[in-house]
Amino acid sequence: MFTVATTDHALRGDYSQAGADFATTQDYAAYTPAEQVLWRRLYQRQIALMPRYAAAPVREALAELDFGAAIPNLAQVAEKLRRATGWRLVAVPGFIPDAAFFAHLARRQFPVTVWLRRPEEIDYLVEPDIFHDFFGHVPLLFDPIFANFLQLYGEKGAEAERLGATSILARLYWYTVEFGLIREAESIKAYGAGMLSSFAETAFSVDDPSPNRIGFDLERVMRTAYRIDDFQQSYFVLENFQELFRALQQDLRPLYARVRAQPEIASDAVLPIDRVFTRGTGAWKRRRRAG
Ligand code: HBI
Ligand code: FE
Repeated sequence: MFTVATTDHALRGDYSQAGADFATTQDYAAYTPAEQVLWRRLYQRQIALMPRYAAAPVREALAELDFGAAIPNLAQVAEKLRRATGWRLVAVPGFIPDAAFFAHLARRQFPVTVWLRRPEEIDYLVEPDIFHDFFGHVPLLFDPIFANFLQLYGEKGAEAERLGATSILARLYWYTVEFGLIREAESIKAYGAGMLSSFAETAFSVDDPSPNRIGFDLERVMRTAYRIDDFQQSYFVLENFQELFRALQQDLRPLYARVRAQPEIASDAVLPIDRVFTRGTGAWKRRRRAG
């Protein structure tokens, strides 16, 4: 068994049937009626937040996909996704090692966990389940520029493995793919899967005065620590997906060297060089500590 970058508890999925690339199969008949009910409950709760909080490409893809009635059958979505951006979905038992994850992304294959959380985990679970992966990540695969960025991220991931820079590059994934914000006319919207699939963090990331909201900068993000067990204390804001795709097209080796030569930036820090959209009050952190 391997431990993954962010958790070292025993992994939940059944890895016994997975191949060398950690691909497995989605046994659709195995989902219980109770799991179908839980899926509908999760979906209805989350889809109601999208008009106000989700970025336009997310809203458009969710409308196109329309998968609220039942747990999605990965094979049924395949043709729509292939036509849109040539991406394929690969069923996986859960978290997979970075190298395998990068290899799938580099081949325009997105790993989707096949199990669904338990009812008592409706508000929080440590590992990604099919609701996080499908509701959070799959809609973004329909955006051509984001889809190209994600494939490039996989290619850069393989290079980062060779350079021992995986944990630096993982910060980019965390602060964009998982918890990214984006400008939309005069407002800020969410596109990160981690908040779009989380009832409480969707509103928190866009509306709450507690966190910082800082203009995206690749080096700044790669220097910034993050927490996996709580809301983010800082979110980074893109102007558009082209900005993210362009940022990753450079040679990252000088960037990795600069990141290693400077101190790590705390997740709640605001620096003089930052383009600040919101200087957070930090109230959530104090409340959490008090709680
Ligand atoms: N595995 N199934 C799965 N899903 C992820 O999002 C994932 C992963 N393994 C590693 C990982 N993410 C992160 O460490 C990335 O930064 C690579
Ligand atoms: Fe994720």
